Amino acid sequence: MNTSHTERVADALGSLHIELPSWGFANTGTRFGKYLQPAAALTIDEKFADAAEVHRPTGVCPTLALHGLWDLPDGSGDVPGIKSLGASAGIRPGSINPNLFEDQEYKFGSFGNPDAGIRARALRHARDSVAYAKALRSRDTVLWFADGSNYPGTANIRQRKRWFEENLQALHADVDENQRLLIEYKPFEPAFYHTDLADWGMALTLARATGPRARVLVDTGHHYQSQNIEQIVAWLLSEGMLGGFHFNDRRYADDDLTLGSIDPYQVFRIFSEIMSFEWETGTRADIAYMIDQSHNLKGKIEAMIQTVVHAQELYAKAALVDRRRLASAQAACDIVAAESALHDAFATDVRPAIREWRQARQLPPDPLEAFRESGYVERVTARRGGRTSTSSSYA
Ligand code: LRH
Ligand code: MN
Repeated sequence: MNTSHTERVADALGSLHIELPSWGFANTGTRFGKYLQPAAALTIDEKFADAAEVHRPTGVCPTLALHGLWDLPDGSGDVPGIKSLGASAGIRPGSINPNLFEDQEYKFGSFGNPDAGIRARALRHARDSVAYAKALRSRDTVLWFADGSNYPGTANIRQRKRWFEENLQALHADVDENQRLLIEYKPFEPAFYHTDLADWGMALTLARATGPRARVLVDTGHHYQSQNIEQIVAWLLSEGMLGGFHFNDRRYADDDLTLGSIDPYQVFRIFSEIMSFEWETGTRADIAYMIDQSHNLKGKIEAMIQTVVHAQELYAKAALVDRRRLASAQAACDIVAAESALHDAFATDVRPAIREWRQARQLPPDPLEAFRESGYVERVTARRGGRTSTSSSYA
């Protein structure tokens, strides 16, 4: 690999930070159950400790996303504890994810529920989450709504949209200048007829109606099979409304599999669209790169390290696309030349340059191998094994 390649890989990796999901370290499952792992994290202490085991060998995961009810069951009472946990683990608290889907009263929705009292309580939880973010110096509050219906005619879709606008605008009033609301869309599940926030257009429309500190979050698993995700990314960038990603991979629906395990070229195409935007505008896209996965079968920490390593490789490959060559081929409608600009970069083995980048930062050349050799899983299995988490919650 020639020097400019090695330098371009190093530049790219130097600016890529990936936020880990606390729930990715816990026992999660599907509606058909959970396969419990003795080493899984049950407490917030263990989630921070496990996140540190991903950040140590990779050096690029300094923050941990927190989920309202799962990580702050006592609300603001948990904030001081989380601050000191973060300090001792060397991992900063990251985005705050309110939980507007597990409480029984959300059966017919949260912000979209016909019951004004339930809408008010949902708004209360979201406002509390923005307050936790402020107290923890976290920039982003990520809003995902399970709201929707299962049968035609059972919901007034336009009325619910108005309630969403009202509640999001009320929430936005709490968000200060260095905070953001990231609005996440999803086409279906758990609702199977209509979902109130089903696609990027609805999220963009609501983000605009919400206020200047609202952006759209793209969860790669939240798309219909044949949707062109990188085109959605290009549009949101063009509108200045792309706030962040929840990365994962899928074969069918919102499978939450590890990034790049099914369609690595998909992630490469997304990264390439972002880098085209940055090259053309000479600006850095203000994007939060986050992971949102549930590791039902793989060891949770190993799966997380594998994900980060894959993301780095695909990001480095995208950094090798010759943007000038691509732009002139596009302008000349030289289809094969344009396509080859992507193929050549994607086909480049960036691993030697990445190993070099890691060694230059006293990081192990192979993070997964280093983690396996650390014996951490064996140690925590001995300490955590024998517990049975019977909680019915997702994580
Ligand atoms: C919904 C979602 C959302 C999280 C949850 C764990 O599918 O992507 O981002 O709150 O997963
Ligand atoms: Mn998500």
